[in-house]
Amino acid sequence: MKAHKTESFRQVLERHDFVRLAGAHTAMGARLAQEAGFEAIWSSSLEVSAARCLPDASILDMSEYVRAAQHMQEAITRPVLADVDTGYGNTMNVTRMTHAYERAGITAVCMEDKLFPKLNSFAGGEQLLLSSVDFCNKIQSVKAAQESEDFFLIARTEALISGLNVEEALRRCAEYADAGADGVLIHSKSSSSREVEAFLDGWSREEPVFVVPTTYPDFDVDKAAAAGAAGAIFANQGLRATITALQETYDRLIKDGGSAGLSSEIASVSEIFRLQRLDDWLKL
Ligand code: SPV
Ligand code: MG
Repeated sequence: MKAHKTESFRQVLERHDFVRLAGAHTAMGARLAQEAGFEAIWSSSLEVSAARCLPDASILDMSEYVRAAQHMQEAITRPVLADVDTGYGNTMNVTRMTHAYERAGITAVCMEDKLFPKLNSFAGGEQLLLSSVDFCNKIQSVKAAQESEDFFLIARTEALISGLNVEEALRRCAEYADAGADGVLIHSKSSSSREVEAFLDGWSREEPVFVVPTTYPDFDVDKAAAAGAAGAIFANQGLRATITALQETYDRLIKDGGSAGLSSEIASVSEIFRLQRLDDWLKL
């Protein structure tokens, strides 16, 4: 039984006009998203920390996040884009981060321009940004540290999240691209896609732009592609579906006192075996 080959994020981006990414936090979630047709998987810091019942606030350490991303990457052939938050510190930390993720088989990371420790973008509170000069130094450190030319760095600006305007977001992202970022991500917590569309409209450079349409869900993949985005990240819908499914299932078991009424509504044990590739393993 051979280990499977993984396509790099850069290769996937070259093969597709538009890349759809699903957020995940386990190998199983990543496998299911790949089977559904997603071109790449987003190793979400929100999902990975929530799965530990901890806030997405730089509480888990780098090795915990890299391990989660590695588990996902080992289970799939499509690439994992790892959400590495702020890169876990300064230029020294992001250098080690790059080494660690590359060694774990990860071909793309997304690093954001917030201060370490960061807080999830939707959590309110103060969302303080690093100066663009300091963030550019971190970008340069990542690019200098990567071993493979294929390794892809997305620079994410939290300018809109921290209350700054589209012009500042554009200015920052242009600096990040000049510093060597291979792509950029514009994040927004607005219920309207207007500011993201304004950003895409104002972005005339060739570096691809990624969007996260969580709070503006009407901005679907067709609209995002038409507006000029290179990809959309459905960052947490999988986790939210999991929470609902588990709540309903556990409630039913408590209420019914047994699983007779549930069996036809939940995955079979043989479906678990299929996802484990048990047959292939048993041949050994
Ligand atoms: C994540 O999924 O961890 C993200 C996206 O960074 S968000 O939670 O929207 O900030
Ligand atoms: Mg995150």
